[in-house]
Amino acid sequence: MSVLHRGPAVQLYSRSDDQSSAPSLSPTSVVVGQELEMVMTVIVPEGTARDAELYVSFSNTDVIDPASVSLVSVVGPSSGSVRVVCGSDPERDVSALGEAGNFAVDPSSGLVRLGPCTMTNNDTDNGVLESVRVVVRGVVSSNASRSVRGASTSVTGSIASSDIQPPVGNGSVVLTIVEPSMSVPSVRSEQALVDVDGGDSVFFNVSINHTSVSDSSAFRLVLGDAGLVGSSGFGGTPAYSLGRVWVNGIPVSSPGNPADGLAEDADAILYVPELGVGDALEVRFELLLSSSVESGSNYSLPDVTLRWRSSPVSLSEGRNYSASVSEAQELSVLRPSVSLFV
Ligand SMILES: [Ca+2]
Repeated sequence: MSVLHRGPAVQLYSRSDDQSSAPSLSPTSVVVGQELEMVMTVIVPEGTARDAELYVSFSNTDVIDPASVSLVSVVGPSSGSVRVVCGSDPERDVSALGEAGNFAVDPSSGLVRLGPCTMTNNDTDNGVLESVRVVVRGVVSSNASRSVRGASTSVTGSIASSDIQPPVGNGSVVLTIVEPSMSVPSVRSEQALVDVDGGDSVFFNVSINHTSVSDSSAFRLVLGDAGLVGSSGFGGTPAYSLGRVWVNGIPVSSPGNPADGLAEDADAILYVPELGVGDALEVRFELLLSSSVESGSNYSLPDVTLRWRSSPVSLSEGRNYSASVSEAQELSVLRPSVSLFV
């Protein structure tokens, strides 16, 4: 009888959809929208294992979206010494486990099962270990009721055969979700907002901070002002436009729209690709009152919203967050005055 005396080791690589960050090995903290490659390495002893089955399983569906799980590849040792016989098929290289009919993915649990197939390792050199590498891909779910900060799952690789019951040799990794959380921005004006003329500048300050519970970078952070694309001025044009912007006292080039030109960010005062935990921004910006404002009228400004994302990906499964400013400022435009001298 052959006994599989070594169990699988599970490794995980993560990568972003946009390929911007290098793969990292064995992450324990993951963010919503992140794509993971889970690599199971099984040492295959010399000899035969009947009805061998390989599994990659998840202890719950709180982190990895089961519907996103797929099998990427099955690769055996370069010597080709590990062979399988699946059902009535002829003997094949172990990579046949990755072909349709020889594996299944359960869309409700994400469980990946390969086999059962009779697996034989024809190598006879005890000094060299033969292994099979199984790669599975999955995305951290954006399900708002389950995939939240602190949710975790165990990803386990295991092997079973009719020679070994129950399954032995599990290897597992725990994944835990971290999430960015930003405080509600408050706006401070630098001057009294009364009797302002068209063409005048007014200056505001906004503090951008992570909250105390935030445990992940905020990605694609946008400080927006809806008034910049609004229609509160004369003829349906914006009542004001963006002037200069400073971040932590340093002038920055007028940010305008983010580089990727997403339509929802057309109101941007500032765009920050990533703001790490503990990093804070003091933003000062200048608004130029349009000459189309009506004399004697009042405006609420600025109309600030802070938006950010759980991951750097732009079009995939990430989570969007936003916080609107707690209070807008009232600005009154100078009334016309007439003086008569007699
Ligand atoms: Ca060997």
